[in-house]
Amino acid sequence: MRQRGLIRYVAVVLALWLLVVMVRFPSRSGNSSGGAKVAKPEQTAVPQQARPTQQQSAEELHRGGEVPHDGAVDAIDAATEGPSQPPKKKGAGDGAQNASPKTTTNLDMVRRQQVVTALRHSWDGYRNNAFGKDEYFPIAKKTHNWGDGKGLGVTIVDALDTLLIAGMDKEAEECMAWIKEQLNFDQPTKVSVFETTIRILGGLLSAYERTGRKFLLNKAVDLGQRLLKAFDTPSGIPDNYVNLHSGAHEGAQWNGGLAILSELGSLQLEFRKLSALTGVVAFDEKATGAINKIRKHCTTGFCPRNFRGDAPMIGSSAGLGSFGDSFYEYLLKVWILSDKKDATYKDMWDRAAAHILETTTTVGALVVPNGAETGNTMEHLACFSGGLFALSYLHTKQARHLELAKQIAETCHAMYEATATKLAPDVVQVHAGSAPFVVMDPKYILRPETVETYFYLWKVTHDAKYRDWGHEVLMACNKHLKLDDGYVGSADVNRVPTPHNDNMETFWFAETLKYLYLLFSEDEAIDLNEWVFNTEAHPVKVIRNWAAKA
Ligand code: DMJ
Repeated sequence: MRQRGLIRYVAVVLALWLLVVMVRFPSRSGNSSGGAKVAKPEQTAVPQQARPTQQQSAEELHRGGEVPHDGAVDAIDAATEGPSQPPKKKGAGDGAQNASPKTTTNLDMVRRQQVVTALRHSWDGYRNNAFGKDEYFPIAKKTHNWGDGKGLGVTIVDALDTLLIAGMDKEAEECMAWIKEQLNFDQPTKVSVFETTIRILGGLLSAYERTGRKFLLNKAVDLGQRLLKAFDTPSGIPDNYVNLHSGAHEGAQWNGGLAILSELGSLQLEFRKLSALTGVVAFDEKATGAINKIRKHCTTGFCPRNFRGDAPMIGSSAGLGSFGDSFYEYLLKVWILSDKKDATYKDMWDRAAAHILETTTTVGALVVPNGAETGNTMEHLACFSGGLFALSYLHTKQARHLELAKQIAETCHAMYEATATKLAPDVVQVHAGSAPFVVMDPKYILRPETVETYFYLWKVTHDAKYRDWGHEVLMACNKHLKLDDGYVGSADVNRVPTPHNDNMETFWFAETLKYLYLLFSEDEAIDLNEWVFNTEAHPVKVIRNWAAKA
């Protein structure tokens, strides 16, 4: 018995020894089919030292000197023939947002670093010349505060989550210290309810959800309460302006005192989130109440652009450009925010989307969303709708929505391609023929809508052309709009050298640079099933317990 046990013991030891030898010294041919299987080293084009871990931001790499500096970056770009290769898809094709865990090539990392370089350059310009001021004009080196007040931290708050996402932690800390110690909303300053909500309230909520710092939520609550005063109207439709100290509110005189669809209808995402975080239902009740008052007038799926109180002004409905854009955006996004539970928003989105599909025109190889009602006029603002339909596809799986998203992206890309600067005009009219764009407004003011669409389409399709197109926008901005102390707009995209429009818009930080950064990041950087972006690109988390509050 004992002898047999000894033999078995020796046999096991021998087998283990053999196994160890085979693992350590596999067949040189590398394709031996016998013996123990050994994992092959990953095939990758990314040099080991340049590949970031999930925790390592591009900024850290930059500090570590591991990513090429600008000159080297340009050399890599020049050496890259044609568009970058699409990364391999794993599993399902379109719509598989999380299908590919590693989607970032060396070239993408270089491009992401270029975005960080642009962000740092912009931020340094603002920080050195205008820190704490709401707006900054890099050429005149002048600043402006909203309502001529003491400053509401518009640039600081709008930029904060982009700095956090891009790993510029030192700069983000400086912003948060300023918000904590200096930002005071108790000012006799008249502000736009819409702009203050999407930029400042949205920025604070997003930064709070990213960092968990309570003072950010406290500031948001204080601001939310002050903004809520604008809803104290006979109809419950908020006035356009409110005095943050007194609560006095008024309509927009420049619009005959009428309420505007995109303004009264683009507050719900932020106010609902504020309710969810605080348990104070009034924030959501007031904002959603305004939608409930007007929705019966949206008979075609589109809604009137102006209201006196809750009475619609007959004549024109608002489309995907100014006066309508973010209202339609929030129909889809508030439904997503509610963990897809709020059927009212979903129904309104479905009807609006159907109307857009019905009224979209085809002009040669281009489409104009809702062109039948705009005389084929296309505002740059409307370029966001490609991203909106891509997001809709992601959550509703309607193939026609993805198809339209791609067509809109093609049109917006063509708007950039057609100009001398490769930057798109603010407004064009689309015609058949070899020169399809008649320029109605030639400026480009660092707007984000087209790169926003590239970002969503990249997330949904993983088609590398969207990264290439985003990179083209960044290169055009670097070439024509980068100055010593920041970036400015173009007053005419068809003139080179381009005349400048002296304003580094806060949405350059909040949206354009953020979407570009995320365009070149791994999917894990932002999960569209967990986060939803407000119209100023401030991501907030989906509310998982919405039913309890409905
Ligand atoms: C941004 O402030 C927001 O995206 C808004 O909804 C409309 N567009 C501007 C930037 O163009």
